Amino acid sequence: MEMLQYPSAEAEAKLQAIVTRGLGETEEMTAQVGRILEDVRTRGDEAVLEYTRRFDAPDLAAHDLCVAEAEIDAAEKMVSPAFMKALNRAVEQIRSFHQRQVQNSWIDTPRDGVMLGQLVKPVDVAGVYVPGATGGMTPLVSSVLMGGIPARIAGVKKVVMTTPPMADGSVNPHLLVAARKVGIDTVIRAGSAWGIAAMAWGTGQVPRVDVIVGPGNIWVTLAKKLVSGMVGIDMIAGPSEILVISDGTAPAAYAAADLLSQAEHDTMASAILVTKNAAFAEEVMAELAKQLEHLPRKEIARVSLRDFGAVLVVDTMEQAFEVSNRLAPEHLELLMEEPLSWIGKVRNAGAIFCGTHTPEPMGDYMAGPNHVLPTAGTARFASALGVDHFVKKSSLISYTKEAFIKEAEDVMHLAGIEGLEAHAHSVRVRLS
Ligand code: HSO
Ligand code: ZN
Repeated sequence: MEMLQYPSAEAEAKLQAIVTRGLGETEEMTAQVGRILEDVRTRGDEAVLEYTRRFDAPDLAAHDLCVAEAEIDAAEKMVSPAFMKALNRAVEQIRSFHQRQVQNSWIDTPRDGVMLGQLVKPVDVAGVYVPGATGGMTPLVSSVLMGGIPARIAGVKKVVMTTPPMADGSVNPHLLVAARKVGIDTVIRAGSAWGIAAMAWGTGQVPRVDVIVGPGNIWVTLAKKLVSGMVGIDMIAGPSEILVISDGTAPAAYAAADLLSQAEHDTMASAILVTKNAAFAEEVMAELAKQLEHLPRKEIARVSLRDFGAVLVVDTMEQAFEVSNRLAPEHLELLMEEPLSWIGKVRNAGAIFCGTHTPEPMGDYMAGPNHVLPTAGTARFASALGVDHFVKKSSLISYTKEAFIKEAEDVMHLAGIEGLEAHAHSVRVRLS
């Protein structure tokens, strides 16, 4: 982890490395994902099973692609009361937050004889991808909630979840219990690109979905990118990011812990501290080195901090927010005494965590807002996963004869300028 003055050429080089790090994909990876998608499209379940057996669960039986209700019953007996307590609290709070996002249909009569409106309707089938305990990933129980809850609130009829099984073919019981709790209808044992492909195309056992959401590794993300357009996707989510702006009033141990909380996700995650206080910056550097040693995932966090981490020392708070707005971080922490008085300076951020007692993981698991957030600078234009991702809006238009006549000539004129005679005629024919 480097400590750098901002602005400086070194800081600029570091920011450049972060901004341009992308997903870490190669052309060959994209081509490989393309082949998998095509294979699943043509061979369906057979292909999904083959990949699942080859990469995840060697002995998976053909009829076991869908998790049976009995397996979820068994999972419920395996999880602890402490897990159930935490799960119930998280579900309740995430539900209540997302409930406020619901948009109602509306109808208006803006001018005489004209009725206009917007009908908000859920998609028929949604697919939630959830990373499992495979390939360096961890079973993201919280992502079951972040995908499943807004889908159900939107009114989606059928919600499918895909997740890679463990080597013995089972799915982590916590994932299964969470899935039942939020009302997932079908859990499919298929991960990676073939899990996405199965939902995008539909196979014998996997329903074709209208929208696919949820975080995943690079293979999942590349697959989502390739199927996007044919099916809706939430976003192209890259490795996790955190940017902490601190005035040095909170303990350095807090700042270091928060940076590490995202660095441990991925070797390509990015964790940055920005502060005016050089002595505090030094303290955080020391804390990072110390705390890192105690982490089970220290090898991942170490690489992330080395390649995409930085402690930036600025001269003014204006510069601190300039860096933040340039990066448009997924998570912005205002580790400051009076965070709310600085909110107006934030233009681009997926989620903003305010104050000493709001570490980022509160948002990952419990607070209520969604933890699937725009990364890689896309917070400039994109927003958190939410109820909106599971609905679409149909415009509603109706004219009376009198209102139609009033506007007919103008429509014919515009159609004429576009050279579209049939358009003009469909109006003219009603005037005679
Ligand atoms: N911080 C991750 C989400 C997550 N963290 C899930 C823990 N579990 C991306 O926002
Ligand atoms: Zn996290």
